[in-house]
Amino acid sequence: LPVALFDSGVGGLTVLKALAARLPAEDLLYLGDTARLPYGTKGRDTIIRYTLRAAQKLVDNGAKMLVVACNTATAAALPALREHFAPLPVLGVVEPGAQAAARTSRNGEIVVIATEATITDGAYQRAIASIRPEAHVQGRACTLFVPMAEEGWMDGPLVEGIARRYLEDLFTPAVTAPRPDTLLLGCTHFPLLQAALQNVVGPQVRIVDSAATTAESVGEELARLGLLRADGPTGVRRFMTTDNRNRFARTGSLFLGSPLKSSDVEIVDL
Ligand code: DGN
Repeated sequence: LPVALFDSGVGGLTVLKALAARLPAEDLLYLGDTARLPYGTKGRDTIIRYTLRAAQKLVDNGAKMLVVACNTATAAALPALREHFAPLPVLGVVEPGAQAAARTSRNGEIVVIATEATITDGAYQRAIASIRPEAHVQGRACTLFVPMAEEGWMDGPLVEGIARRYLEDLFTPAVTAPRPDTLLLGCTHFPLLQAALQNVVGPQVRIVDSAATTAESVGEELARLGLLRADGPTGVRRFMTTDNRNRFARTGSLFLGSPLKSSDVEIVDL
C-alpha cells in the first residue's frame, strides 16, 4: 500500500519530493484539492470538513499512512483526522517543522511565516513552545506568497519588495531587541521563494522548512510500525487532483522540480 499525501493544491509536492528522495522504494499517492483551494484564508470548520473528505478519498484508494502535506490543514485538522481514521497513522508537517526551527535557532528568536489560517491557529507557536519553552516565536501571515509561487514568481525585485513589506519590521528591530536568527517557512509554497527571502532577511538568518524533516519523521514512523519498504525498485507515484489537471501539471512541475505531464494526473471528485 502507498503512503498517501494530501494538500489543498500543488504545494505538498515539495513534501512528496523530499519523501521520494528519502524513501525511493515507497509507493506514493498524492491528492491536491485544487477545486477548493486556497485553504489558507478559510475558517477552521471548513478546513476540517474539506480535509476529512479528501483524506477519505485517499483511504478509499488504499493507504498505509496519511501525510498531511499542508500546513493549514495540519494546523486545523490533525486531531480530527487522527480520531476519524484511527488506527491509520496520520502525520502532519507542523511538528517536524517546529523541531527543525527549535534545533536550528541559537538565540531562540524565531519567526514563522505561513498562511493566515496557520498563523491565527497558533499551531507552530505552540509546537515550538513545547520543544523550547524559552523561545520567542513571532508569526506573520504572508498571504500573497502563495499565488506568487504558483505563478512562478520566485525571485527578482518585485518578489523581494513584497517580502520586504511583510518581513522588514521583524528583522530590523530596535537596537536593544535581539534579532531573529531563524526563519521557519510554515507553508508548502514558501521553499520556492527561499533565495529571495534570504536576500531580504540577510545571510546570517537561517531558513528552515518542514519538507525534509517531515520525510525523516515519515521514515522513522514507518520503521517503528514495521511498514517501511527500505529497498527495491523505485515506487509508483500517483497524482490526483479535484480540478484542472493541466494547471496542476504545470504548476506542480515547479514544486516537484521535475516535469509532470497532465496525462499523469487523474481527476477525482470528493
Ligand atoms: N498548502 C497550504 C499550506 O501549506 O498552508 C498553502 C496553500 C493554501 O491553501 N493557501
